[in-house]
Amino acid sequence: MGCSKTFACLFQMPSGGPVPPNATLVFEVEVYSVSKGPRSLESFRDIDLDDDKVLTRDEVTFYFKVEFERDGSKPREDSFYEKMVNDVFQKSDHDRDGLITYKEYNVYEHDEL
Ligand SMILES: [Ca+2]
Ligand SMILES: [Ca+2]
Repeated sequence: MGCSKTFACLFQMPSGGPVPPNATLVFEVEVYSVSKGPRSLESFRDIDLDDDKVLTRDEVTFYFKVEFERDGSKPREDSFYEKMVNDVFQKSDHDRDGLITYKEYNVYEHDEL
């Protein structure tokens, strides 16, 4: 499957198991070419609409909708976004409080359990 959405890519990086050394490079190139360069902190700020340093489900959902609609794709059902947002929170909301803090977002690839 294609990994063409910066935010989705960031959260879909494998969190376990061996990753070939060049996988990260390919990933970064792809992210760069798609997003024109925003790094994770910028992405986080893009998503964090009210700038309170945490991401709510609403903010993440909104971000996905904007990203997909910008692509000119057909409108998706809410359940489509809900599934994606659930996946994001499952992977990134480490303390399960329904919010993704910058720390949770940022430590994603370092915080191997
Ligand atoms: Ca926020
Ligand atoms: Ca949390």
